[in-house]
Formats: sequence, C-alpha cells, structure tokens
Amino acid sequence: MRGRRKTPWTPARCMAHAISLARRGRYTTDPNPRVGCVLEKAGRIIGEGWHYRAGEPHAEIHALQAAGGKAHGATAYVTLEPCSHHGRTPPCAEALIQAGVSRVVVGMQDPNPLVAGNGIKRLREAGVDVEVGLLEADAEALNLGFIRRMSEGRPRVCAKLAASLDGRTAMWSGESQWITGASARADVQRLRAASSAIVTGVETVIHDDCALTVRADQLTLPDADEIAQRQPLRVIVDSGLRTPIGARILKQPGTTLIVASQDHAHLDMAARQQALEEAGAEVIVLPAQAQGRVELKGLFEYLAQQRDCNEVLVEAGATLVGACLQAGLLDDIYLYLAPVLLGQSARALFNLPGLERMADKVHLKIHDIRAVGEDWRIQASPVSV
Ligand code: AOF
Ligand code: ZN
Repeated sequence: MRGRRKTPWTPARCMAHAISLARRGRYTTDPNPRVGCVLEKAGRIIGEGWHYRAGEPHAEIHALQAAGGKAHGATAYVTLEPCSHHGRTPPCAEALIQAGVSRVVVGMQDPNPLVAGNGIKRLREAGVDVEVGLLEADAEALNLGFIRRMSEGRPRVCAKLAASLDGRTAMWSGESQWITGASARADVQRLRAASSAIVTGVETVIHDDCALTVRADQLTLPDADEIAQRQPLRVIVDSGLRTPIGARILKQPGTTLIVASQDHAHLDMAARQQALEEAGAEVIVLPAQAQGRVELKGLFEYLAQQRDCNEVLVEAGATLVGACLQAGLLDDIYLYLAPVLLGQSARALFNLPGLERMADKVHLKIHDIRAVGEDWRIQASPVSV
C-alpha cells in the first residue's frame, strides 16, 4: 500500500506557517510587533517560534533554540526583518549568522528606524542569502498599527460601536446597557485585548461608569489569564476635568490617563487635577481645538509617540466618534448590530454636524460582515469619493 504523500514545505507554505505562528502573539506582544519564524532544512521544519511578549526573546531565537545544531545550513522564514540592534534583547541577525543559517526569507522590512534594512544588510555582509517580500501583504496585515507608528508617528485607530437595527445606541436618557448580547461583548473583549489603548469620552464615563478593562473571565481564549495581565492604557478625553472622583475606571488595574485641554487652563483646575491624581489617574493637558475640545489628531500622535501605542480602540459616544470620523482619523469601524429596535427618540450612532444634503453623506467600504451570537458585526472603513 502506498503511503499518502505529505504536502511539501514550499517557501510560500513555510512563510504562511510563520505568519500563523506570529498571530499567536496577537494579544501579548504590544508594543512590539507580532513576528513568527520557521527554520526549514531539506524539506523539513527543524524549528519554529514566535515573539510572545516585549522583553522576552524574539521569534528567531525561539526557532534557533528548538533547532539546536541542525540550524546550520537551514533556511529561516521570518515574517519581519531580523533585528540588528541591541534593544531589550540582542540582535537576531547576529544569532542567525552565528547558528550558520545559510538563507533568510523575510516577509517585510522592519519599519523601526533602529533596524530599517540594517538587519538585511548585516546578514548579506556575512554571506547569508536574503530574499525580501514573500507574502508581504499578509506579513504587513499582522502589524498595521506598529507599521503606522514607526513610519508616521501615529497609531491605527478603530472605533467600536454597538447599535440597534435602527442604528440607535442609547435611549434618550443615556441608558445603553445592554443592547448587544454576551457573544458580541466577548468579541469586544478580544478587540480590547489586541489594542494598545482604549479611548473614551468623559460623557461615557459619567453615564455608563464603564471600566474599559480586559477581563479574563470574558475573553474566551485559552491563555486569557496571561493576556489580561496587560491592560491597555485607558484614555478619557475630558477637556474640563469632569471625570467623577468615584468613577470605576479609576480603580482598575493598569493606567487611566485623563486628557484635559489647554483652553481650560484658565479655570482653576489644579485642585481638580490633584484630586483625580489622588484617585489613581494620570492627568495631562494637550492643545485645544474649536470650543475648547482636545485636539484629537494631536492626542493620537501623543499616544503613538509618547506612549508607544500601535492600535487604539475608540469606545465612545456619538460626539467623540463623530468628531474622529469627521477629522479623518478613523481607519476602521466595528459596528455590532443587535436585533432590537429602540425607536426615533433614542440616540443615533454618530453626531456629524454640518451633514445636511445627500451630497454630504459619509461613504464607507464594508470589509466583513459576520454573525456574532444573536448580533451582527460589520467591519467597515470610511472612504473618500
Ligand atoms: C525581530 N524578531 O520577533 C521581533 C522584532 O526591545 P526589543 O529587543 O524586543 O526590540 C523590539 C524591536 O525589535 C521592535 O520594535 C522591532 O523593531 C523588532 N521586533 N524583531 O527580529 C522579532 N519582535
Ligand atoms: Zn530580533
């Protein structure tokens, strides 16, 4: 009887496997990128690894450790260019050279200015054969936020919204819990866990007394406890420092950052700031835009440049998400639609001042629609026409 032939480990299959390994770091590597590595020799995988957490070994090091002496003469498939710098860990390009790896196939160049082609250069100088760009788009898709921060100094920004089938997010009174079901809320937990920061507005904090944390018991992932050890930075846009001292969000593990606007500096906010700091918050003051509101573009740049945020999730009311949308700051929208109707006196999803004629309508491109429990999730991004 003839044995079943195994699928050969072609270069594309090796890289696809490295990409799936990288995804295992989806919720834990922040602020580092997700990276996977496969070592192949004579048609066999002799080692593999992925980057799990910042400060811990990079993907290549795990793969080299698994392969041991067999790494000599092997081909490494790495989703991101091997690093050349001494960061929290020593350079991976050096480790690959020392192990005698003869060929390295790279998914994409590292946009980190500390690396940016130097890893590839170092490998080539040492006589290693290097190819760049295999499954590049898939390698990039792993780290859209990291790429954005490194190359443009701003994060990738997504908004999460939940609404009834008639597009309403809350009753007129502000009552909004809960529109969507438990499965959709678990899905939001995963969105949060993959984010560097969650941004909300002071009105949402006042009305919902939300915690905006990642909760292990709601994550429905095998390593939920490990994942929940890292809490995304919680950011409250609160130009006039109206966050209640007793708000739940201030008592959660991790950091709550309250962002006030310079225009309110004339008010005597020092006492208020001190009280909020004593209640556990960090308070900063950023430039203002119209009506004394915090300038959102500047806020996102601050989050990328000063707080290492790759991916920011906005979970806020119609005014703040509307302002983000109108300022062209939203990359993607995750809209959960529940099979309920709230009626015409309930609140709408976005406040978009100035939108009056059909010609003014905002266009979206829908990328994905899926059922999540009883609800539907639409993923869409704004497009200019
Ligand atoms: C790699 N392989 O698996 C990862 C890389 O502070 P460190 O030492 O962890 O370095 C972080 C930087 O290293 C990060 O910004 C990115 O440029 C690169 N990440 N490189 O060779 C990996 N995670
Ligand atoms: Zn490295």
